[in-house]
Amino acid sequence: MSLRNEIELARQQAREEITSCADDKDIESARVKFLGRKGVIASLMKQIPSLPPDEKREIGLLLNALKEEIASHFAERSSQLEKEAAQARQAAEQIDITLPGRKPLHGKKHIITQTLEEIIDILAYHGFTVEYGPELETDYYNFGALNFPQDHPARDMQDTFYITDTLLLRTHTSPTQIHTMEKRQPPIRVCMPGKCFRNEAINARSYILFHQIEGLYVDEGVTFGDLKSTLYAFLSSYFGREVSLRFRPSYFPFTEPSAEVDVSCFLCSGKGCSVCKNSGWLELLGAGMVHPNVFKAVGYDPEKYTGFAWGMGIERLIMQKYGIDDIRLFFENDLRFLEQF
Ligand code: 2U9
Repeated sequence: MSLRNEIELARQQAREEITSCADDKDIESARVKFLGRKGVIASLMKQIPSLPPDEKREIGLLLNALKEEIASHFAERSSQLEKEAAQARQAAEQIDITLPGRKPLHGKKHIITQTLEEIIDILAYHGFTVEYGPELETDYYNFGALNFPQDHPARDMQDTFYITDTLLLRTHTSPTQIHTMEKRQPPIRVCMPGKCFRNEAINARSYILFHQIEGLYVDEGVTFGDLKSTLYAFLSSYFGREVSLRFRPSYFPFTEPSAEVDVSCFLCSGKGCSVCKNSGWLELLGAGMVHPNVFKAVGYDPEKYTGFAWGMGIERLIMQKYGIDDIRLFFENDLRFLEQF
């Protein structure tokens, strides 16, 4: 091929390759290929000395012109690429102010916390303060001071999580009532919300962790009638309507007399429906007059003071209210469940 043809070929090749450069890296390697010290132009220049004298000048001029032409192609392609990149950046940054806003995600309180707070608010209105106690207790506070006999089945390892021989996870919030009475003298009106633990087989109805709230009122001359009116006011407030109560005799070591208390169904007002399983009643809480032995354990004079106490399980209450049939849902943290409340 003649040198002129080679020059023409180099021109076409350079134009095509520079046009197809996509970024600075492509530009740099094309520059080395065509304009570098060992590049296409340089190797064509090397052939000049061996040309006949009359062609030397002409080919020299042609090659210099080609070199400039290629250099200006590079400059053009570089600025074009820069412009494209700037446009892409601008497009990516553009904000469409006509788009609807995105709703920020809000966390919210667990239904158990919501319910406890609602109950605490009602009790505060009736003059009850709130006490929190430790979840790790001694067997004295969880059982002994509450008049549980030494051989009571609840003390068994089968039912209670023992950490050591004498330390355990509290099985009810009652130990906090003992701490409160040790610290303070009557009159006292307190409620205790919190986590409790029982060593139970896990299924839809029972779990090893649950929440309780208990109330305690101690003063001179407190009667079972006061217990009834307090529970009546509290439960009517909670269910947002006048309720009827049914007291069934029961037994707890820490109260005497003791009762299990049923509330007329909030859904059917006692007529019978699926929530109350057609009985018209919901089994809601346990209650009673504080046992004299409990007063003796905390140094209160049982001849001078009387008091009432009650306790209720929170999960059970929520399950009845919303028709939830599996207690495990409270602890699995599945958002599809939690977000409904
Ligand atoms: C002291 C004196 C008395 C608290 C009481 C109950 C009855 C009761 C259960 C309800 C469902 C526990 O969550 S549950 O399984 N509680 O039936 N609790 S009287 O009585 C006390 C507590 C402390 C010093």
